[in-house]
Order: sequence, then structure tokens, then C-alpha cells
Amino acid sequence: MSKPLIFALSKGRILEETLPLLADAGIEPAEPLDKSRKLLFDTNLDNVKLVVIRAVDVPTYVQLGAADLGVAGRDVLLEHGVDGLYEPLDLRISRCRLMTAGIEGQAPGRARRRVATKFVNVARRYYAEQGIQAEVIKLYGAMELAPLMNLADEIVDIVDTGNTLRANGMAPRELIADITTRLVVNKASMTMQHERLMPLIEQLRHAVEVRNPDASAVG
Ligand code: PRT
Ligand code: MG
Repeated sequence: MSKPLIFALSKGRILEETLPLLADAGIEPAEPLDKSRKLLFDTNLDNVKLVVIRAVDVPTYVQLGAADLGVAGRDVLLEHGVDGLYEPLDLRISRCRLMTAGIEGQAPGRARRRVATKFVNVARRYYAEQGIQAEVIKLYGAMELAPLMNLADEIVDIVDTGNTLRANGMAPRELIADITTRLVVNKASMTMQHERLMPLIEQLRHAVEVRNPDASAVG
């Protein structure tokens, strides 16, 4: 039997929206993912396995070929880079925005802005493009706290409803990128495993189109 196709899924909030979409595309885990401590799962399809990993690790797995394909937020892809990856499909789930934000009613001051974020590459690129001098500080969570604690003038973070910002006396400022979740495929796998991958990609594309009837096909 040939080597199984490995499909890497982002755990957390993306997973909740991914599983119903995979089911619509005819791909189902052989057992419930949340009832076990396992990380590698068989599916209803012969020779297709799922791995459930941290969202930030998905691009690494797929890029290095440990997984053949994966599901990752565009924010994570922008931060990680997409060398060695194809992005054939926008799954149109987990929609949000990558934005700058600061204390409500306060204009960004300082010639050299201090910016706290976990998206350091995205932030450096964004401020450079804007011609704004920025000192980017890496944080791993609770970015909303940084301006309140005088750690930073501004943050770069994911915004959906804006409730998290509002609850902390902050407001969104500039849009950096609209974010949805993407299907990514290892470039070598796309060549070597083309006949096995294409039906999966097409089933997913169809499932996305059925769910988003008025949106034009992307990717
Ligand atoms: O959180 P943890 O460190 O465990 O893991 P993670 O952040 O890697 O995963 P998880 O489950 O939080 O999922 C992150 C992915 O979901 C991101 O890469 C995005 O592509 C997508 N996504 C969609 C979101 C949101 N919506 C979202 N609202 N990721 C995070 N948020 C957070 C945001 O960071 C902020 O704290 O929700 C808060 C803002 O939401 P509102 O509605 O209050 O504006
Ligand atoms: Mg999170």
C-alpha cells in the first residue's frame, strides 16, 4: 500500500468550522477527534489521515512535506510565509481581520511607534510599507493589555466583532488584511500525488461553493 496522504488541521476555533466542511466534502474522521488524546487519525477514506496540530504549526508541516495538505488561517500564512506551498482554495471560514488598534480616542503619537503583536513579520512589513518607524515587540497573547500597561502605543491583532478591543478601552485603527482560512498543499506533493490530491481539492471546492452560492469561485 502506498504512503498515506496526511492532511494537517488547525486545532481550536478553525477546527470547529473545518470538520463540517470536510464532512460536506466526504472526508470524515474514523473516530471523534475530541474524545481522544490522539493527534493522528484515520478517516473514512483509504489512505487519508488527519493530524490535528497548533494552527501556527500547520504551514511548517505542509512546507516540509510532513503533511501533504493542510488548513491554515491567512494570518498564519502571512506571518509564516508560503515558500513551498500552494494555496489552491479559500475555505471561506473563520473570517476576521488583521488590524492595528490602540487606546480609544487616542491618536498614535511618537515618531517611532512601539507595536506589540504576535504577528511580528506582518507588522514589520506593514509599518515599513506605510513609512512608519516601528519597534515591534513580540507577545504570545493578551495583546490588548499592552497599550493599557504602557508596553506599546499600538497592537496588531485579529479583530472579529471588536468586542475584545472595546472591553479593554481600545478601538481598531487600520485594516492590514482580510482573513479567511485557506487550503494549502505541499508543492512537491502536488506533483507527486496529483491524482490523489485533485479529487480531494475538487470535493472541498464544491463543498465551499455549495455553502457560498453567491460568491465567485476563488483560487
Ligand atoms: O489561542 P491559542 O493560542 O490557543 O491558539 P491560536 O490562536 O493559534 O488558535 P485559535 O483557536 O485562537 O484560532 C486562531 C485562528 O482563528 C486565527 O489564525 C484566525 O485565522 C482565526 N480567527 C478567526 C480568529 C478569530 N476569528 C478571533 N476572533 N483568531 C483569533 N480571534 C481572537 C483575537 O485574537 C482576539 O483575541 O478573538 C479576539 C477578537 O475577537 P472579537 O470578536 O472580540 O473582535
Ligand atoms: Mg487564539
